[in-house]
Amino acid sequence: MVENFSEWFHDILEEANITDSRYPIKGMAIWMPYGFKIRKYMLERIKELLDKDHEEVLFPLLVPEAELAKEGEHVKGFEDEVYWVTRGGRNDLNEKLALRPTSETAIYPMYALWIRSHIDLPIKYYQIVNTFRYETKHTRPLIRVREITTFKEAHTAHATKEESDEQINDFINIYKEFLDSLGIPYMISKRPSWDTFPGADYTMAFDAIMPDGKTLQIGTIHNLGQTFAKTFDIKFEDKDGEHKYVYQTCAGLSDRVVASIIGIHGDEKGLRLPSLVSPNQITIIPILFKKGKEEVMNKCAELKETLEKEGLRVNIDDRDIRPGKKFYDWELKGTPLKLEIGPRDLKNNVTIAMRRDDGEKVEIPLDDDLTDNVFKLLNAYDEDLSDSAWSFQSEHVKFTDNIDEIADLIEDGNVVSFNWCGDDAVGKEIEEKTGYDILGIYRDADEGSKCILTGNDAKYLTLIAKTY
Ligand code: A5A
Ligand code: MG
Repeated sequence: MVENFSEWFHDILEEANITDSRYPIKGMAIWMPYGFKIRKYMLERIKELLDKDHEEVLFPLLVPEAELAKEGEHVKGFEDEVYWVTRGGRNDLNEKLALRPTSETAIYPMYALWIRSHIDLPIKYYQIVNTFRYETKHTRPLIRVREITTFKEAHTAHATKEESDEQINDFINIYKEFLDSLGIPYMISKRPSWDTFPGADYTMAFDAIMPDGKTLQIGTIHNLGQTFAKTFDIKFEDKDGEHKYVYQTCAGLSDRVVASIIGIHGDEKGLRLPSLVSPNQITIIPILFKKGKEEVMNKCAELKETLEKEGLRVNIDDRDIRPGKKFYDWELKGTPLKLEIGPRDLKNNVTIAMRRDDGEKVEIPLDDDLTDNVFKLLNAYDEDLSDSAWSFQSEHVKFTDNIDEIADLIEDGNVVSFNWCGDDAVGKEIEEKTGYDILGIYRDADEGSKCILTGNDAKYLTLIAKTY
């Protein structure tokens, strides 16, 4: 799987009924029923986390050209990727309309209308929408698409810089909690200046290592400073009666969340879904013989009802096919726990539970402790899934002091950490010399450490990788 990750990924999307990429527009795909459910539970979770302290809104898809073009640096970053609507029916439009590649230029003109006084602040809105980017790099389902179908973008405005920095921390904590609940490991770094979001002061990014060693940027959090406030004239009257520009932040996640769930947890048998997003958390498989069919089916139905009462998502696979084929299918689809019941189990009043991750079988009595035992197994499964993903990550971040070692380490499937003096020109030279991308600053360098290229005092421990 590691060797053929790309192929494995494409195949599993089709076999597990996640997406269909045969839609006749490159970079745009259909969410199929099974994938749509994963998507739905994933979205419910991020909404639950954001809703604690943010409000959901919905802006129009189209952005007038004049607004999109206003913020010079921002438009420079996106102009090669914008789709345009130029006609309405038979008429040419007076003004071209952009399909939002992201929504700063849709939202901020409205912020300028809504924000009048310090009592209007902070504003913390988010929306979950589709965005469009005419990507020129090789497109890949869920990973690099031209229509992002689950763009979760949050946009905040604050009275002070301190508050905007705090907001960055809040977003970091929300994204951590979100990814933790999916068992997805991450490396958080501050992007170098040349990879900062167009128009932002600085960008914090979450990256995960895919099984082939390439990193995937799962989410980004940007401190926009006052750049957009000045461009869109977003001002408020402060307590002292002075008119000031707001400080802004924004943060975004995309379909890549689902890509990382699939890619990071999957194995050669198929998906291994975290129970939070698995369409079925438990699949009951009846083992039927000619005799005693009805009793077994009744017990399965009873079991389903008991577990559903506890809020679990349960299905019974009663298809008229060999049990072996059913096991194979639900392994492919990544159901966390399978419960098997046959005539013999019925007699012994037990069910045989099988975890998707390790395939281990345990007998659980069908008694009062049943739901407790099931929850214990599910929790252990989720924890182990997460632990093994985090171990994979820590085993695949390798430090070096020797610039000539970077390529070998990366080609062996690792992300490399190294010391950097922090000078932009030096950073770019390191990228050029090695042919890889600096992800960003991971943390301050240890006392006395030296820059890998210049030998000068190092400021930062930095990550470099092959990226998606
Ligand atoms: N407004 C801010 C939040 C923004 O647009 N940031 S961003 O450009 O970095 O995009 C947010 C996230 O969307 C990225 O971190 C990346 O994970 C994801 N993303 C960007 N382009 C994508 C694409 N073409 N396909 C899938 N995901 C993409
Ligand atoms: Mg891009």
